[in-house]
Amino acid sequence: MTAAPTDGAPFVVVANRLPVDRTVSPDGTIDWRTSPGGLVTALEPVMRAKGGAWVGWHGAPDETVEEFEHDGFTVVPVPLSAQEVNEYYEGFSNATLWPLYHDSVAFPEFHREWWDSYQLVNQRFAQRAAEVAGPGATVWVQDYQLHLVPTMLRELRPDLKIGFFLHIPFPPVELFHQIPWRRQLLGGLMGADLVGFQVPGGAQNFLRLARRHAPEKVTVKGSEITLGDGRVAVAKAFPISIDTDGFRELAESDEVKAEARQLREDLGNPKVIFLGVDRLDYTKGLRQRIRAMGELFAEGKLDPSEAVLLQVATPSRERVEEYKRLRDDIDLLVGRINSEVGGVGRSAIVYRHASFPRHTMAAMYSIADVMVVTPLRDGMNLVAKEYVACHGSDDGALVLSEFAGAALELKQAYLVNPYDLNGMKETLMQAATDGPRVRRRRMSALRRQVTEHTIDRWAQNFLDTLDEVARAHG
Ligand code: ADQ
Repeated sequence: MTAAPTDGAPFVVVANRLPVDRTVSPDGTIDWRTSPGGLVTALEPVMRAKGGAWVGWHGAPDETVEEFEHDGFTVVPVPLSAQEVNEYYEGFSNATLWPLYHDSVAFPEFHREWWDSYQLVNQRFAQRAAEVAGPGATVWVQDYQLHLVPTMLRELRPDLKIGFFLHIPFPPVELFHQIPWRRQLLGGLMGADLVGFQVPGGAQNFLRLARRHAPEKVTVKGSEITLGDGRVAVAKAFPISIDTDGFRELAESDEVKAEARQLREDLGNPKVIFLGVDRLDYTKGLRQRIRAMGELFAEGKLDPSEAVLLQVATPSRERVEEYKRLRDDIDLLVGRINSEVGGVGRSAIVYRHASFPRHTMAAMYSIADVMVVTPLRDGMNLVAKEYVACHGSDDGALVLSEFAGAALELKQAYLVNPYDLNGMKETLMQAATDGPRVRRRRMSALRRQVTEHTIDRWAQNFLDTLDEVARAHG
């Protein structure tokens, strides 16, 4: 056990990455800037109000950084060696759990040394959290990289309220069963008072597994797991959202409006702009989407002098083999399509493998007539929600995969099965050609949804429920 520091933080977030990026100016001064992202935006005010701490890796291997104060909260860097980055992060997190949790759309690899490293690093995160959390503090652990932290932390600090949120899907029993360390992973989550999932199906999968693997004295009833010592862990869905007002205000600013006009012009003022925005990841259905669009152009259903697909993809996990392959595949596919359709000086597909600032994203969303979001599996998918928030006029359309968590909420989107190429092509055409009345009706329903359900509300809901659960069963 670790003694509670009396001056410790009453609220602690534990995530693989810290919410800050280091910048070094020409004179060598080091500065830390808050990295943009919904989670930080939502949690910063909570952390500032309560005096919080954020425990996470700072992004550079083989380097120890002392904790420091930043924007009203404490930043607590956890060191990782280059080998741990390789085995815990790129290996077990991103080449074992990530593909398996996404329906095994890529083959998950199982390596015992990755698992050893994963346990070791999870223990380190738990230890740091135990050292900085004040007596009876609330600790919120984030995502699949830190599955084991809730139970490890509970052992060190039984006085804490512990929440866990999984940002990605939680797989069905049959898939989860393949993992050699399935019991340990399940046990890891049971250390939390509240385990949050993106959709009810994830919570149900977890509860079903808990029932199946529960040791003798553990019982599962409804959404509650009662453990041997009488403690209760609750599993529930908390669909994440975005900073809707922040995105809307950005899109409505004069700067972004001007940028949007310029962007449209740069694209040659096409009649219809289709837009894809993704992290370059094999779960996002880029191959299927680009193939479907390519066929529509090749068959003459879309005219490249009138329509364009703007596809931007942020570089991601570039050292993992499967991601390198995907990058090459997409380059090849786009090149082939562009060489076969479209006139000189005008590409059917404009593809950029790059990360863009938020204002450029907002400009892209605002000019897109059809937003195309087609993951093979996705926990939620924030891009779909960002589009709805930024696309001010009602003449937009969202084409959305049934396999994104967001499809459960954004019911007025044009839903597609990305495995069904013909079905997807038909729906893409329908989204582009439906009359203004239909499009308006759909868009305004979508807008209502993202206006009412924001990331602030999500965080508040989770933390209120965690308080209730801990009070009722603690
Ligand atoms: P991700 O898999 O990263 O998140 P998503 O929810 O779509 O997926 O979020 C991607 C974010 O990256 C968006 O905020 C988007 O604006 C940004 N982005 C994408 N392409 C970009 C580009 N080229 N330049 C700049 N920014 C870009 C995981 C889960 C999701 C879940 C979220 C939140 O996989 O299912 O919705 O966490 O819980």
